[in-house]
Amino acid sequence: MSLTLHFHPLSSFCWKALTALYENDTPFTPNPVNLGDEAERAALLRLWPIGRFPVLEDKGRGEIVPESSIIIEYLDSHYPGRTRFLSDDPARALQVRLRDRFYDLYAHLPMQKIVGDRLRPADSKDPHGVAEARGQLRTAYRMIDAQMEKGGWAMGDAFTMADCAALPVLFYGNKVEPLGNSHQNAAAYLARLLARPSVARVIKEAEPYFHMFPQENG
Ligand SMILES: N[C@@H](CCC(=O)N[C@@H](CS)C(=O)NCC(=O)O)C(=O)O
Repeated sequence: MSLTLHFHPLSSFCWKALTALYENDTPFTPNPVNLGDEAERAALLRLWPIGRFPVLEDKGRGEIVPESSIIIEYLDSHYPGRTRFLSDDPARALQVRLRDRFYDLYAHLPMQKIVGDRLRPADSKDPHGVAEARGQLRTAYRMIDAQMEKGGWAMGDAFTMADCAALPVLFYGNKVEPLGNSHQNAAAYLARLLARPSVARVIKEAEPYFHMFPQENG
């Protein structure tokens, strides 16, 4: 098999790549990486010295592809399936990328900041940074809620890379900064995402690891 995904089933950014792979039933070898294991971390660092996953390895084409959005674009170009994650129309493809950047930079990273703070030692917490992240996440929720007023997917009728990016934000975001009653369109969108078979599979495979998700006062 040509493709190997280096990932962890609980990792929010890995969910983006997994959703895209499952969406088109793209064959790949999963390589779950335990970053707590020195040898496994070293192997990931050899592929991508930044040391973050997901990383896609394409032995057939001799490519190492890091970064969730780049992986999805790579799959769309070299292993296209029934779901197209970008678009052949450059203007629409640009809008997909904008939505993807919006989800990653203005919602996913704040969510990651809130979760990451739970892992810090008690004397190294960053309450100011976390408060700022909560504010950014709430701004993103308001925007998502407005975008989703008409239902459907992030780009309207077709499922795209932007929806792969939305899943981890809304799922984990809802755990650390609940959507509540004031973001019902966003909550309905999350429910639609969870009902999609590719997404349901990602969540099902993450379930055995959910106990590792850091709790508020952890
Ligand atoms: N921009 C990267 C972000 C990847 C990322 O932050 N991955 C996290 C897991 S969700 C990670 O590898 N964390 C491990 C660490 O920081 O040591 C992407 O889109 O793939």
